[in-house]
Amino acid sequence: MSRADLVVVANRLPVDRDDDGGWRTSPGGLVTALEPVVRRTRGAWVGWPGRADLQIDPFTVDGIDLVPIALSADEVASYYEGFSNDTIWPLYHDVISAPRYRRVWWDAYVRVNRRFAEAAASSAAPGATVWVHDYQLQLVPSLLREARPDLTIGYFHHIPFPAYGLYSQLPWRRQVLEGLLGADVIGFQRVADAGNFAACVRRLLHYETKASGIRVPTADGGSRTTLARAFPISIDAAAYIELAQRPEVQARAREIRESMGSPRTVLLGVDRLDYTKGIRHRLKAYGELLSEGRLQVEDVTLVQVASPSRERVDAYVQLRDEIEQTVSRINGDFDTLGHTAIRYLHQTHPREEMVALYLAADVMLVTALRDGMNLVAKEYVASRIDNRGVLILSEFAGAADELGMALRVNPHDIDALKQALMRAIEMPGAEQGRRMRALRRRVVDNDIDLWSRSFLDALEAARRHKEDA
Ligand code: GDG
Repeated sequence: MSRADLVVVANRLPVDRDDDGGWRTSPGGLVTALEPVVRRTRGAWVGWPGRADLQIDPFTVDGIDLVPIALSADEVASYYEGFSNDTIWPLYHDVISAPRYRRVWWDAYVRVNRRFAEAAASSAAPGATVWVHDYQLQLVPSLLREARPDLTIGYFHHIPFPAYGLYSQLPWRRQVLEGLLGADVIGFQRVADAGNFAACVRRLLHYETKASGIRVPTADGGSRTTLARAFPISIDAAAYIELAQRPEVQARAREIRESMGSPRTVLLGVDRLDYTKGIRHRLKAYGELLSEGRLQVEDVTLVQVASPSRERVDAYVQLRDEIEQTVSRINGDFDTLGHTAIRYLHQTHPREEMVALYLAADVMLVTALRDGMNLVAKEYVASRIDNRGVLILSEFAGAADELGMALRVNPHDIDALKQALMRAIEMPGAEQGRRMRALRRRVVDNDIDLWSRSFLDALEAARRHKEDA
């Protein structure tokens, strides 16, 4: 395999194993965004193939060179489920669930980050650009810079970056900041995340920050600048529009409504089953509206898709139990033989089905307690080619910075959430149209392609700046 001018490094490879042992590209947003650039530049992608103890040589799928990183079962438990998903994830989401700080997990995190960095270093051509993704790989930028000072390194952080008061809990808080600062460009979802990061750097490392630049001292006594700013991620809006235009998807949307007894209002929630998504708060508000008689099951149904996630992490096992108990209590209290309060689907569905659900839903509920961006909000908006439907959007989701015409809520305020629900259910068509048109313009004009281009442009500017220096 030849060395590449563009190397993407992410926890997962962009492929899934199919039943006959072959590989096909997985359909996620990041893959859609990066695949064309990686293919065009004959680039490489470094990542874990998704199964423990799988030792495979680099291979090529659809013109992309894939460099698999092997993880033992123990490393999956310590680096991935442990440090990434039981330490960093809860800490960076404002400690909604208590982070666990275990030294053996940290050791595994360092070891695995080193493995990713070594693979990236040997895949990159002289002077190449490397784009590292997300919280599982925060040490890779500096490890890579040590090994290959000729590279231009970018890092994008898909989840929030917490305020100093929380971040400072992390026993390895300095190492993680130093790890990230190995990058030339660090991208965050929100301006506030970039601000939190810069504040942590000032307070813990005492480096100087100016606008979006951070002055990082170098071994020779000089310094270099790392750019840390917001690059809000988006979706492949055209792909959602295309799906929403398909007659069979529209027919499916009608069928979904009919199968529920054609209620006047369909409410929808689509989330990975995660404690950051505010599913319990949403159920609480909805349950209260039913018990106060302000809503009736004959008129309204809530469809909650909760796709299975991190099922071996304790906090997720507990959350699933709580949610399922609440759903069955609400359904037990309010269902009739012909109507049900909540259709709960602990399943994943093909993307066509998701778009049919978006089209079938009068009200989309995004009530995250903390969320980097929340792509579901943008997908709902892009799919509503009929300019109908209402988006209820938590102010704690990154998407709230851009989607100002949504009904903004603080999901902790259950009364406000109930009010927003009633307002959405009763919103006249003209107001829905006005809001939805503005929302759609925003998402269509700022799609995933623009996102990846602006990040890569910033990296290119950093590369030229280094050459000139
Ligand atoms: C992280 C950050 C940030 C869900 N269920 C099904 C399904 N999905 C798809 C959605 C959406 C994606 O999964 C979820 O993306 P989100 O952005 O909503 O949330 P996270 O998974 O937490 O993603 C987040 C994101 O990274 C990107 O930077 O926005 O803040 O936490 O695309 O549609 N897709 C299909 N079937 C399902 O059942 N096909």
